[in-house]
Amino acid sequence: MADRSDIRNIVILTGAGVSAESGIDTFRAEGGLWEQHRVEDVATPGAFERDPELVLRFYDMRREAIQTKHPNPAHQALARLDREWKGELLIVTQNVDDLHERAGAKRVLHMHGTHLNAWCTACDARSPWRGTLIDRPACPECGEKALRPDVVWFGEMPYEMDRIFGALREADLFVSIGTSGAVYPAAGFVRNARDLGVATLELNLEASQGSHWFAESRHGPASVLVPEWVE
Ligand code: BV8
Repeated sequence: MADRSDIRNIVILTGAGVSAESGIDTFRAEGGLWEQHRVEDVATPGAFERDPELVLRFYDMRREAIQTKHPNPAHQALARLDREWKGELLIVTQNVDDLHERAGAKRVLHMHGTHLNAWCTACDARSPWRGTLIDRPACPECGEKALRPDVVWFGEMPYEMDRIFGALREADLFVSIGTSGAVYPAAGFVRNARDLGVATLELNLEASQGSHWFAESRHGPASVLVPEWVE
């Protein structure tokens, strides 16, 4: 990063765009459709209630796709920054893939959960997601066949919001990478940052819905912009 001197604490928000070049579809690509369903209509408690098979099939498919993908230079550059950065650094990701971790990043917070865990709707336990949920595996804790993906659906509260706002309050720089700024509360973090006097930077393929809130917005692929910014 150009002038590191006045930056001690960094909060980085990532979205589907940081994993796009690893081959993981973003939500807005092809209008965010899956089997002709809008993602917003599948990733909801109501959809799970109405048609659990549809939702479990969707997530089994997403998990299978993620397992065949690998981190790209953007994930690797962020992992390097995480290893080398002496100040506070938090990568808040909206993504349910684990490519940040597989690139070596440690200080990662999955505000929308991850594809690695299942959540038992009978006993509330989280457990490693094994096999396909469509086959209704039994919860390892209570034995009930009541597992859902441990991801945050629309209308559900994202994870660790207090920790995120705490990090923003201490931050000197907020960087948003590969997100459309379409979904809240993540899309509002740039405004929280500005109100707190935190410097803001957006790295995205194109202008996002929140670009105008950023002090600086650079456009291009994350695999180019992120290593450039980290250097
Ligand atoms: C909540 C997990 C409250 C599941 C996801 C009206 C106004 C404001 C808010 C709302 C509203 N109506 C409803 C709401 C709330 C709602 C919301 O914001 N809805 C939107 C649609 C308006 N939000 C919620 O429901 C959230 N919860 O508000 O809770 C509450 C309060 C009390 C008690 C209980 C609850 C929860 C939202 C979480 C939903 N889960 N994911 C899963 O993954 O399956 S959302 C999902 O979409 C992602 O996680 C991400 O957060 C979101 C947006 O996706 P992006 O990551 O930005 O991806 P996208 O495709 O959109 O964009 C990709 C970007 O990358 C693009 O800009 C593209 O240009 C760029 N790009 C592409 N390629 C590259 C690239 N950039 C760089 N390099 C490249 N190569």
